[in-house]
Amino acid sequence: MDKFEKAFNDIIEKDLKVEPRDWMPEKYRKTLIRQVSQHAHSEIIGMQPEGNWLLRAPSLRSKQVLLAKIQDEAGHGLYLYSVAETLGITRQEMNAQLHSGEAKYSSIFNYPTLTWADMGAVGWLVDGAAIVNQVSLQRTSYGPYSRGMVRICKEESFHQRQGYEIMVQMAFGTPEQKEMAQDALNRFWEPALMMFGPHDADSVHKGQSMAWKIKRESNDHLRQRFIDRTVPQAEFLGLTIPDENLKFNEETGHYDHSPFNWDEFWNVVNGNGPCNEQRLDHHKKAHHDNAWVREAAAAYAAKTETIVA
Ligand code: BYC
Repeated sequence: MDKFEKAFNDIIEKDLKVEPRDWMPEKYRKTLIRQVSQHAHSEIIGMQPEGNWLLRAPSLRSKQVLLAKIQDEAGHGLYLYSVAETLGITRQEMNAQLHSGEAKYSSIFNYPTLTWADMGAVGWLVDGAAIVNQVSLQRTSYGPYSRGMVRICKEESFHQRQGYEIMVQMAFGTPEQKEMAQDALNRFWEPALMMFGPHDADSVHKGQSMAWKIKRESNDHLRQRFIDRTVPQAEFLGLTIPDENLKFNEETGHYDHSPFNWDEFWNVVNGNGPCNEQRLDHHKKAHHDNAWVREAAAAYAAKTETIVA
């Protein structure tokens, strides 16, 4: 082991942060680029299912709040792309990887948002699951990612409350509204649990990512925390979690649940979910249609540089 590797191992062992200027193993850098770029893409693609409801939000207030939330997601994407850039990849390369299918984004965003109650379910369950994952990632070993997570989590907790407020309004509203809330929960429950990734036994990156403290807790561990936290919130709403085997286990102190449909998960991850094609096509089209903005910004920067020089 040379002195660089030793210095890196010391940082990990002592729970300090790895910074962009530090030497790091190539595989550590690549693993982070993979995870952080996928995280960034998720934030950006995740704006689409919600954007679908901006023009149909039922009041001016709900429209303003939803718009603010979606803008926050864009901001999260930008922080995360910047984090990935510190590891030596460009935005252009990341977008190319997204468009070619080499880079993934979270499976959850390949489901359609069919009713206004889905805006409640997305904020409550999707942002709720994201917070559980991201609070853990605040302690990740890469400094810029860890600091980005601190800020993102603050905003996500507002998003979770925004979603839960919609669920409260719907669940305590008319019988039709309550039915819509239940239907949204039925459709989003299992996909939200899949956000945590495959079972630990099938998580190929788990061993190395945990050893390097990129991930601090396993997929199953975080998923269980989310279930335990969310079931009482559903009970308060008077809604039923769509799992007949969901039951509190006095011995373990956790909720037991049915096995998940992993075929469905891999099907969506591999590009065959209900909206995969639509989401990517939309992103590609926006990227293409807005090329002139990038060109104008580059031309302006070149001109200003010439003037300064
Ligand atoms: N979807 O070995 P594993 C938001 C892939 S957005 C798709 O366990 P890892 C919001 C995984 O990439 C916040 N793919 O991997 C925005 C790997 O394939 P590759 C989203 C998945 O990385 C707008 C393979 O399966 N949060 O909050 O150790 C509106 C094996 O998995 C998924 C993040 O992005 C999935 N669900 O652990 C509202 C969190 N799960 O890459 C809300 C950051 C797994 O080898 N990411 N795969 O081809 C992570 O924490 C980790 O990457 C994961 C997976 C826990 C997701």
